[in-house]
Amino acid sequence: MSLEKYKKKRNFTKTSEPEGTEVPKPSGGKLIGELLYVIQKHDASRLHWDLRLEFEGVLKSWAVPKEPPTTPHEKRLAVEVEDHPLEYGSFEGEIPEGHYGAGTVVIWDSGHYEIIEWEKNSILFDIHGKRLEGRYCLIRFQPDKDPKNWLFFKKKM
Ligand SMILES: [Mn+2]
Repeated sequence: MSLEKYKKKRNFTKTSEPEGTEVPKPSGGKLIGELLYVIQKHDASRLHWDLRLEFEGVLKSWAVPKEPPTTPHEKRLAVEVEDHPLEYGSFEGEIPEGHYGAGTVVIWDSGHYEIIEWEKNSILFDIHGKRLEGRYCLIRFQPDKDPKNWLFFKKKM
């Protein structure tokens, strides 16, 4: 886990996004219910929703081009993006014009989540948010061709 890509893309003298000074650390020892879950609505050049899950000291992140699913009938593309610092989970604000991700970021949903199973190409987890609640799944559907592309959907219980 590394914030190198995150830091490379941004100029912290120009954006109010957190620099993420914390050294990434393993999640080990944390109670499961304390793992952070957040979705930020990001009105950038293209509107999208950023799903973020705390994992081993960083926020694993996916950009979802359509509103996240609340029922098992909707499947969403979720494009994996760079790890973000944990501090990003409370970020809201304006990323200035001409900078990476320029546009408005607001917290669309937040809470915590529990890992049921975390594997290379599939993640099964329970979301406890205000808008999203229940068992969700992320699946890499083209692991060889395009490993950044995942499907994000709610499981039938
Ligand atoms: Mn974004």
